[in-house]
Amino acid sequence: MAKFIDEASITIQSGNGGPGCVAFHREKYVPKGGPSGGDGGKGGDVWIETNRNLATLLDYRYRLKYEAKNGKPGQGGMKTGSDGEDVTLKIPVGTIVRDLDTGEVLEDFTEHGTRYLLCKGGRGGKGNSHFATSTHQAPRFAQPGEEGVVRKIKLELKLLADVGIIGYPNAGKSTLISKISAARPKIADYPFTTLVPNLGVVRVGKEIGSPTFVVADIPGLIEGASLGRGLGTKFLKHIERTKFLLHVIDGAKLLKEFGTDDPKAFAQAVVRDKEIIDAELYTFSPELGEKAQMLVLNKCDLFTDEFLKTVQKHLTKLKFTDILMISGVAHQNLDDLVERLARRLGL
Ligand SMILES: Nc1nc2c(ncn2[C@@H]2O[C@H](COP(=O)(O)OP(=O)(O)OP(=O)(O)O)[C@@H](O)[C@H]2O)c(=O)[nH]1
Ligand SMILES: [Mg+2]
Repeated sequence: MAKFIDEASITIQSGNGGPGCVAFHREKYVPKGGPSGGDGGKGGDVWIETNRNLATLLDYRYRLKYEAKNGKPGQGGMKTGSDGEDVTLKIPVGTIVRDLDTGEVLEDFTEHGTRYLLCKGGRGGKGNSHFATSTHQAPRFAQPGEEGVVRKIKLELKLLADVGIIGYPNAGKSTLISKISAARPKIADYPFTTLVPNLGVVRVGKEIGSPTFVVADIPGLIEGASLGRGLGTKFLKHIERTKFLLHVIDGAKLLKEFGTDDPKAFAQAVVRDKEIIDAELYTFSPELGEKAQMLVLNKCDLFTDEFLKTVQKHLTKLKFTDILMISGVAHQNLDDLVERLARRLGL
């Protein structure tokens, strides 16, 4: 199966070392104390670490810069400044990390829990106490902290789609993926707008770090696709390894063919359209034809609630109990859809 690449480019920066301190002992009855400036703390490192619970690089598309903290300055009384806090970037297993400027692969992460140091924090500067010699007992200088390192890296991850979106051309598959994920495929009011598969990462819930899954939108299928009609079945291999299929039925097409006077005929046509596509899938590969599906009737913004309810009733009679009425354009029932998809994926 062709793989999709998820990628993100980010800037990382390790912390500066804290400067060393210039100070002298000041004690009662000790008029000229020796140098007592402590060292600066070390700047924080930037690490990267694999975590098997992550599946995508989505978070790195939203935040583009990661900085570790600077080390604190040294203080009098030989006190060393505290070290700057490290930053650890969590990435999914399978991520390849490159230097963005040279393209060189820094590391190919294949196992859970691998840690890699991307940018070492700057060394803390030495306090003036280090510079006292027999001839120079009161140095009025200390070492500055070493600067942190800035680096640009590129993260790449090969993704496998969890859910494949299928349906007639123009059914609204690309619109749907654009509404539930950050993918921005071409959308237009003519068949075969999508010429190559698109991939979208869908987040379940709004918070950063909540589970995600991957959907693939493929070019539309038509009757005879398995004989090479339309774009044929060329792209079906892209969804062969998905966990299940989301079958999108085109409500607008049925509206044009049947109007809304006969909800029963409309419901039967929903089933017929589904079966036509199923037959094509099956001819291409019985395994794909038998893959589990979730069914949605799309473009429901074109119908009244009452009509949809009646259609649903007829569908139930036809043993189609699990069909969700949605509208990609009007964002109807999409949260419910994402939740159902996630539940089905065990997320
Ligand atoms: N009224 C309405 N129109 C929609 C909806 N979703 C998509 N459309 C329209 O349907 C047309 C086709 O949408 P696409 O998302 O390109 O359809 P597709 O299934 O990806 O089409 P192909 O890539 O050709 O297979 C566009 O004009 C969309 O604006 C919807 O929920 N309601
Ligand atoms: Mg499309």
